[in-house]
Amino acid sequence: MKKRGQTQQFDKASFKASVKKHLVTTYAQNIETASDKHWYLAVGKALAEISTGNLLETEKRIANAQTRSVNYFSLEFLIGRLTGNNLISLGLYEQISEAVTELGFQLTDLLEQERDPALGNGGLGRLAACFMDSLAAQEFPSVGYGLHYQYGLFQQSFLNGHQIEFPDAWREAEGYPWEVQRPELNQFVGLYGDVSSYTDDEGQQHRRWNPAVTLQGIAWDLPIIGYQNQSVFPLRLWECRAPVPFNLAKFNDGDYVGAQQTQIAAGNVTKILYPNDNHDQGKVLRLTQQYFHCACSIADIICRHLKNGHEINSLSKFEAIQLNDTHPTIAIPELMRVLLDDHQLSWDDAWAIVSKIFAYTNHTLLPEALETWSEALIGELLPRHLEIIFEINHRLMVQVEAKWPGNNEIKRKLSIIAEGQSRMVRMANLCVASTYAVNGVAALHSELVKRDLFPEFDELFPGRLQNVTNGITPRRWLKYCNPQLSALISEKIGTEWPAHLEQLEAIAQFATNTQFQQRFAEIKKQNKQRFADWVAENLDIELDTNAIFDVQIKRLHEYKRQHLNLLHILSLYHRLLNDPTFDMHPRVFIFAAKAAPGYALAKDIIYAINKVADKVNNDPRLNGKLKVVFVPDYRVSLAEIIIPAADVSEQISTAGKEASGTGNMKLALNGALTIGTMDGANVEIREEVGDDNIFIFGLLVDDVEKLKSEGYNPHTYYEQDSLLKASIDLLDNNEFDATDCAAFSNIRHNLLEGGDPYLVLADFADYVNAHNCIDAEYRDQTQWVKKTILNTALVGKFSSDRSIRDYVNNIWHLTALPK
Ligand code: 26Y
Repeated sequence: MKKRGQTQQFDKASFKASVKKHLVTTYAQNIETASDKHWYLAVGKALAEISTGNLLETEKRIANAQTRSVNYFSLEFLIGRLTGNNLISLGLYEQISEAVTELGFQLTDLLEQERDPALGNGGLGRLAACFMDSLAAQEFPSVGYGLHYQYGLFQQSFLNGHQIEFPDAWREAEGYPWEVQRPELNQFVGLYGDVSSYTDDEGQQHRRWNPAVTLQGIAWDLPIIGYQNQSVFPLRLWECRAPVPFNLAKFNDGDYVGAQQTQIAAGNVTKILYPNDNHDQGKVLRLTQQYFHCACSIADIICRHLKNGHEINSLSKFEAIQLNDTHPTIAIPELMRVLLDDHQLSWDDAWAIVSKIFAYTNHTLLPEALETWSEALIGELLPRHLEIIFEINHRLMVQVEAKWPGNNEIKRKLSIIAEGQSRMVRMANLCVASTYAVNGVAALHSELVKRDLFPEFDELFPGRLQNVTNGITPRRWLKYCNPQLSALISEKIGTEWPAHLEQLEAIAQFATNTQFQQRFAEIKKQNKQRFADWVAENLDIELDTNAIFDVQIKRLHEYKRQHLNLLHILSLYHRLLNDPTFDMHPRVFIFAAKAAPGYALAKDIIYAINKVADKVNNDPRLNGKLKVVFVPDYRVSLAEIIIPAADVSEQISTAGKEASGTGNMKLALNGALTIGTMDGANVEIREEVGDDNIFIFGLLVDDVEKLKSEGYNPHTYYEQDSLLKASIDLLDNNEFDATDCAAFSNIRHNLLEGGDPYLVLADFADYVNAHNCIDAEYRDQTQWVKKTILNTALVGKFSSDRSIRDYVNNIWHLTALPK
């Protein structure tokens, strides 16, 4: 019997046999002629066999432990490639590498064959993935619930500088080797129809929903493998299908299209991930996705609970549900419906359960990202749920009346239903009213949630509004993506740090040690070379690794201000060409970002950066001092190459707009110095690394508000700052774009006539100033390397293991599985 808590036992010969067996029997390939792709698939399948066994074993242990589990509900899980990371979690990286070599391949080559499962947009989806990793690493009973999208986030490429989008068939033709179907867990889900009343044998009145449409939820599990502990938890993704494959009567009548209509409609529900990030569009299919996700997941939780021999009344004792933003909010009325209508509980008994199960994480203050659904739409799609939402709201309004008698203004503000031309259901209000904990994702953000978003709710429900600062998994974001730095750290402080990131602090004592500095700097150089090689091979741009690698990688959004970065680049271009006394250390500006397909200004910014890149990369007058690289198709596997290569991390959102950020944490952990505003988690990063080891600039949240209330006028800055004026004017003189596309003038127009909603011009001078400091400080390599070491050493707080412990202690109240 293998002892738990150790790494997986491994028999190389039988592993190799298993790989070969899968190559032939699962993928129908000849051993002699199979491609790298098929060898990767076969290796993945052979490994997945190990983890599926452990998954079933862990399920049993949870049932036996009679303990509470958390169910993480999210429409997005941006997990990234699993194979390499899972090898680390299994503790088998070296052994498998050896086995693969004996089969005649390089493990790293095979790992490159894996397509990223891009089942998320950005920060929120990636956070969900880090949280699953940390739950498993610490053996907290947990299930991730999401959707099995046929197509993930679109693939991006550039055509003459413009973003174009292609469908992302992440499972390819062969399917994804790590996923396994669980047919016994499949569920049925209703939609549309009407609601009727009936009286039961005991004379009790009940409501009953009679859906007009039924969908089937197919359960797929992906294994979340605990870091070297042999526990495996499921990421359960639901695929939508019609309960019957086609309509045989119609088919026999020759109506071949009609025979498949229901099936096509069902397939559309989980066809594609919506590519919007922080922007709500209110599409019916999106609400259908949300409900389908929640109905399947709630049903699964209840099945498990009853199967484990528990009463329905004890549900909240054994289950917690975390809502990743408001996207799965419809789970709240769905659980009420199931308890009231299927289990015939009274409202008070049902509410007593529901209000102790759900907790909600808010990820944004941006008004355009706060979801609302038209009452009419919910009434049509989910008539019973609308009744329940009305009842929840009625009871909320009674509480509000008791606290603020006669105050209709507060009632209007807190009501779940927004009055207006067409009445809307506010999902965030429904969440705050129905959950026992609401959290923001960084200290500053959580304060703003209380102060600006929900001040009255904070008074009505004291203590409900909390903070849990985000984190990132150190396994993927240091150990896996930066093996050389990891080896150096382990050599100095031992090998326990990936599970105890606060131990990195012990590295600080070497920050001034010349020999350590040299090794640290050498590793950064090699990581820069690795990325430069990738760029040379894929983008045909030559990079000098002596230059400062200055990195901004994140979704493209006005509030994140990639255009502020662009203006700074234009200012350098201007100075290099016009000021003979100007000197700068060579810089490579690296961007990677996808824009939502319907977000015109974001696409204009991508285009403008691409055009500036074309020009500066080929302008001999710049002596190679300025390079700009826009890496297409940003995704987790690219982040894994870019982040270890970064010298400078751009975190430059308008203060108050970025809830937390998590890229900021990954970059600092890998020894990049942050240039950032006092926004989101930057504030806490500064607290940890110290003011000397970060470049903070720009307006504070209060300054932003003050400036806006006084009447912000971007023209004043434009007229008074000659460098700013010169940089902005470069946007408008066809310097970079011969095709006369409107992108440049649109950006300029947005900044000047459009009122510059994100205060780019107001922060420009201070931003340039901070960059000048970076330029000066980089030239003193001893000091610079010391700072980068201190960044790595001092950001242990941002391990997602710590975030998960905060949730466990303050919100979920779980205990880890016994060893
Ligand atoms: C309404 C719908 C269209 C929608 C879809 C995706 C709304 C929002 C989103 C995604 C939001 C998101 O990714 N937010 C980010 O969450 C991160 C994790 O908490 C934060 O670090 C980051 O600051 C925040 O922008």
